[in-house]
Amino acid sequence: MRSQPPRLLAATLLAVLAASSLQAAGAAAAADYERVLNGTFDSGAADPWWSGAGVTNRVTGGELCAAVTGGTTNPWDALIGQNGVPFETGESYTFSFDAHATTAQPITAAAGESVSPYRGIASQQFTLSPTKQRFTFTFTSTLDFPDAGNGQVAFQLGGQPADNTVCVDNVSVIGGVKPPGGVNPNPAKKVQVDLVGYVPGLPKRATLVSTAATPQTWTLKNSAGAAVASGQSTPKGADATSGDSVHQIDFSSFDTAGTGYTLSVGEDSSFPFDISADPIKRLRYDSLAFFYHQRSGTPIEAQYVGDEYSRPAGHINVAPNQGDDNVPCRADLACGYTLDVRGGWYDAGDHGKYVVNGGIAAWQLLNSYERATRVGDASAFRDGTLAIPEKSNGVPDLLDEARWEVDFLLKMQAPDGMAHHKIHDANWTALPTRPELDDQPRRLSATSTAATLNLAAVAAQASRLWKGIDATYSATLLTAARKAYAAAKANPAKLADPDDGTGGGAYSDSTVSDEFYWAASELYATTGDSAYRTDVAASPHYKAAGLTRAGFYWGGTAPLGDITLALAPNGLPAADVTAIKSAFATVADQHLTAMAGMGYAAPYDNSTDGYVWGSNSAVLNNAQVLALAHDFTGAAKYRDGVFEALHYVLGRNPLSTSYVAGYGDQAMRNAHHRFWANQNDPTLPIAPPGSLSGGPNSALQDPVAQRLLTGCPQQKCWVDDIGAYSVNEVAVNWNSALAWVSGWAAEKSGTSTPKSDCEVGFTAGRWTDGLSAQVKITNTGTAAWTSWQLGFAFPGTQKVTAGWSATWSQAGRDVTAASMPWNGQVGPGKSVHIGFNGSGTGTDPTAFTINGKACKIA
Ligand code: 9MR
Ligand code: 9MR
Repeated sequence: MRSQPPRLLAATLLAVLAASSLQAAGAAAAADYERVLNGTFDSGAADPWWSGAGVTNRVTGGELCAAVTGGTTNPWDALIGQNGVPFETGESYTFSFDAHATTAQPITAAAGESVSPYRGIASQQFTLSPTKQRFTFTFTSTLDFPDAGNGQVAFQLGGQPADNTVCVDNVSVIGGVKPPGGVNPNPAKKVQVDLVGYVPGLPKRATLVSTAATPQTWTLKNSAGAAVASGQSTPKGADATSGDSVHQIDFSSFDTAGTGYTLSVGEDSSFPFDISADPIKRLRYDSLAFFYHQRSGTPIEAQYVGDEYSRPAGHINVAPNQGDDNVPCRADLACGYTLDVRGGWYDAGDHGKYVVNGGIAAWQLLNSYERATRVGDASAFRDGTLAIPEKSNGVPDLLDEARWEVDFLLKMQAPDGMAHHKIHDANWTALPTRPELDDQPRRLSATSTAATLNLAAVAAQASRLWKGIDATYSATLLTAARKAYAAAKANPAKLADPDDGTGGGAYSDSTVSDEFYWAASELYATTGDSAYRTDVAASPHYKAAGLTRAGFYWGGTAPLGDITLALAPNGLPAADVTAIKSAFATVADQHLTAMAGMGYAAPYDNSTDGYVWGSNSAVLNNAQVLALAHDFTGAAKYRDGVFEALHYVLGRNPLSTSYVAGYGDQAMRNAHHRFWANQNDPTLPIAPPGSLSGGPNSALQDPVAQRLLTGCPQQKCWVDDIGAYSVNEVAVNWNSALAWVSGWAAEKSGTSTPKSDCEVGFTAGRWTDGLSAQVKITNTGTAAWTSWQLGFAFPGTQKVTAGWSATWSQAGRDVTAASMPWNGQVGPGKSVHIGFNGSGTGTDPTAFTINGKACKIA
């Protein structure tokens, strides 16, 4: 609780604001930066304060009160503290706090390092009494911990014979010269484009940040810097969601495929981008590769992911893992059995496996396949399309990947037919922690109605899809689905505990009528049974009654039932199916209307909760609604809306950032992930290509986001920092949305690829960490070339180290080779041979362009 009266508080705040704006302007004023988060406990929450063994924290009466078990030897045997506190060497800090204790005792206030070797900066002992007193001491830092680093403040409460309660409040550490939070590592541009690519034949829009009231001249330049198109922007004014004043730029009329384009206005230039269907076709598979990376219970092999992403199997009972083969329920449940729940995908950056989230993710992959079989092209997912162990088993690879999770969901079914809500660690582990090094006990949470209905829905859907592939498996799935549905009807309100958030996420959901509708819809579509039909038609969600601009997510699943009823043949009245389909068009129209007024168009409704945890997945799930509206009506406007959503996610946003790792010159790298933890341990990799960041979350629900982003406009509440789990985690249900939408978009990009007049043959000799490649380029067209430029992208970590017979250059994974004066002339039917030596590993590139046009592969 604040000790100052409100008026004084307001005055103090104003003074602090004035001082910090002075500093922002460059004045070397005295440092007054508050380094501690939530030192007042005003919100009633303790976060980000932690307590160590033998101590329990509770916020009560506006203070943080620690119940300490007595009988310890040293002061540091009982701790409370806060990590990630920034300190700068040589700077002075004032540490102050209010404190009292039930029984008088000494405590030590300390500043230091949160990880081994736990170096100290300063500490001082104070004696507490039952009366609240304020304590202060000043010190100079001897260590340097940048923001989100390993700095710590702690109170040592141990060394006492008896139990005691110690309360602290108004904890403050003031000092330092750098603003708290440092700088978002991703600088923003003024000209905001999709950093990856625009597809030929489709709209191409960008956003200019400018307060100018009049149209500005834009210029599109090719990779050689030559202007190829220009036009005028349209001023739109202030955009509250981004905090920017914006103009729209539309360069749709330019349609020449190529790489390395930039868009500029005056001195300001965008990041480079392609006009090409190639990137989205790569993303279709990279977004699916995410799921192989996340597999639990199996080694992730270098032959599929390259050396840097390979790792031993996690949670198979090899020490220090306790294994998922024999997992008991939490002690308080006493369920009387253990389950073998090996396999499945890790949910996210943590090592939990949660049925409701695994359920929607598996469903979305399977739906991508089912949709393609009904109204699209399922050959894109055939056997051999993904780099996974099952790539030549004769089954479409998308189904193989989804089955890894579906099999796990089946294992989560209890003997009574209900499904356990989740299995995860007893306590949160540190970052980084490789899966195979997680030593926490694994525990099953209670069964829940929501998890049981997820299992019923996904197993019923999968049964339908495997009918012609593996009849035995299909029958097993249907038996499990029927049993789960019956169990859920017998236990219709068994809700997951919203407070069960230690060592894993809660994923609690207080409304399950939507899960009932979804499961009944899947079972009806698979079986045609009248009992399921009765439940579908009687649901308050029937005929897309629950479909709004809010879309769907792990806790709101009614639209999944609508999608299945609209796609899979079933016995419902034709008029009802038509009503479901038209609901998709109605909601899609609402999205398009809203998007037309946005500075950075995205199908997202921020009117009630702002930008929420995982907002990028909401954007993409809503893009799926737009895509289905296009499937059901054929209207081009809905297709264009899907691509607009992708443009937002891939860089046309106020942070000039691609939220998809490996895609674009400024892409997410430092996902909150216990293995892709390069930011914390340089020997570990960054997030692999195709993984999606959760995205802006204006509720700032973690300490790093709070420190870095306070006051952010909604679309800017994001930072590429491993500690910022409420904005920059990855998750299976988010990547499934990216996979669905990029797969759809890749399918819709196919027809506009320009006709090929070139052929490229690529042969490489490879060794452990290098390669030597020969490239044969043939002019298969009718006109002679006077110069040529070859473009391709490496799927792995390969880097050209020395090339010959061309001018070679590489940016990220994109490589170009431009002709020399002596081999630029290539007549029809003629070939040139070039080559290079390189480092790194990965499979051969699968797509090539000459002068921006896609080539046949020899
Ligand atoms: O790492 C955890 C992440 O996967 C979850 O999404 C998030 C919210 O449940 O919690 C993260 O774990 C943090 C925990 O909640 C609080 N202590 C620090 C943990 C690691 O940053
Ligand atoms: O995606 C979940 C989001 O909707 C919730 O608001 C958030 C807090 O409960 O949890 C998110 O899910 C996380 C889960 O609890 C633990 N694994 C990582 C998930 C993604 O951050």
